[in-house]
Amino acid sequence: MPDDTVRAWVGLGANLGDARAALAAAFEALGRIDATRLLRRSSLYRSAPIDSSGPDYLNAVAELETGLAPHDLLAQLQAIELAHGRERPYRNAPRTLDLDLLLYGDALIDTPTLVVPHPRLHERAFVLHPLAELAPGLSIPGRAPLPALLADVAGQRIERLAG
Ligand code: PH2
Ligand code: MG
Ligand code: MG
Repeated sequence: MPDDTVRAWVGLGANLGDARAALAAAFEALGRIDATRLLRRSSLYRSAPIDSSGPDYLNAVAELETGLAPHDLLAQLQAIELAHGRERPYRNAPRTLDLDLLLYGDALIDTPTLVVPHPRLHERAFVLHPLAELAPGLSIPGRAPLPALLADVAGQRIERLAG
């Protein structure tokens, strides 16, 4: 791995089909992305759909080290989603696999195809809890510290799964 790598965080979510298998396969696929290493994976979490429908979601986050530029990493994430049968019938539709680029180092990116930090990450328990599990001191550019963000989402149902 060259020296000019960046620490990136990816959110994983699924609520259709075998969500547990989809997330396991997604972690494997993340580890196979070019110029990228899967450093750590969080526990799995079961969460109530937020602004979405269908069964409970399984969620997790992955910590990556990558030499890819942000849009190239995004393209890789989208290719993995497609390979897992992801369809996009409408916004926030239930999904077989969702991979969101949450953070790319401390970069602030605002383009038509990619916004980083992910614009809703700070208000979603299903992202904040797995992030806090792996990196309690993580700072999210432009946002309050994780403990304060977690306090604000205390009303969202989420459960950390064993194993
Ligand atoms: N993803 C969404 C919308 N709502 N709710 C939960 N619990 N988990 C998700 O991953 C999720 C969601 C859009 O990507
Ligand atoms: Mg998402
Ligand atoms: Mg997405």
